[in-house]
Amino acid sequence: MRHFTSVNDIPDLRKALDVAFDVRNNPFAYSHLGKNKTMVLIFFNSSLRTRLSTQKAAMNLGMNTMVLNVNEDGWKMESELGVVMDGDKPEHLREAIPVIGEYCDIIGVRSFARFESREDDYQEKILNQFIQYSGVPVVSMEAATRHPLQSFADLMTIEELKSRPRPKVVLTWAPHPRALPQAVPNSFVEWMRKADYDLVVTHPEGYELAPEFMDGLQVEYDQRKAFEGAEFIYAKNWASYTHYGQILSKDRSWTVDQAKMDLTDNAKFMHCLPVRRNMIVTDEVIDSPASVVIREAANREWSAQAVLKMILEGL
Ligand code: AN0
Ligand code: CP
Repeated sequence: MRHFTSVNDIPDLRKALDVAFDVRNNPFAYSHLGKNKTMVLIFFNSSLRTRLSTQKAAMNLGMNTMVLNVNEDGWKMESELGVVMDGDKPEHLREAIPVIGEYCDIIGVRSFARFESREDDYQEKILNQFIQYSGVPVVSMEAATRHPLQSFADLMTIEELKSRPRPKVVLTWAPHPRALPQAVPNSFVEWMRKADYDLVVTHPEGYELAPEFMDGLQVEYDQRKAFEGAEFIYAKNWASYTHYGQILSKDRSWTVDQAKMDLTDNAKFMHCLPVRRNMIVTDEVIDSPASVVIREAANREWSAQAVLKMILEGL
């Protein structure tokens, strides 16, 4: 594996899961792989889990890490080609990316959807420039359309907690005061489908995800019906894809509460975090034994380490 931007970069999902559980059991067994190698982590957006878990994973493998928060520490970057740079951005990505590539062996990039243009976001303009111009392997730490390190950790969490071979997994939209990207739900759908779980997606009308993710999958618009018999409830807010980047609803009747969890088959509650309590999920549910959000976050270290290990082995 050279780059990691979606589940499609993983040649064998079963084997990748085995690698992730193996590094969890033996975190320091492969510290020779990254010796004298450096990973640069570039953040265009905030992060807690991704920043710490990816850095930790790289350190477990013996790598050095350097972190750049572009909007705070770096020069402001222009990303459009062909513009006259007479504004507030002194540096162009076209130079910055190959320069960063000179200083490291792997680059991690976090670059959220900007909601300025659906086409630009869905073409992954920023991430693809890193792949094209850096000369080194690139790992998505949440790009415009996907968050594969998160989905990989979510898959690990479901694999270790499921009681049936093909569990019923429900992705439910939930309300939020700000417009959030579709990267987490897109990616979750992509990984759950690849794992061949019984996936049900539920959301209010107008929140349909991009056809490239939902093709052939029916939406259940009745959230209560969707929850019936579920073994995992995965909550997430996202802004509209069709009315791109807009908030169409803040309907708190979509908040995950205990009454809805009671409709499930003793389901676990999942969320990628950060989560807004009593918007996305009630205190009662997230503080209950059914909540596995901390375990998901813990698995972020191992999904990142599995990905970095597979990349280092191919260098
Ligand atoms: C981001 C999102 O929804 O994509 C990151 C989640 C991992 N969430 C927020 O900005 C709150
Ligand atoms: N889940 C996740 O990616 O969290 P951060 O945004 O804090 O990295």
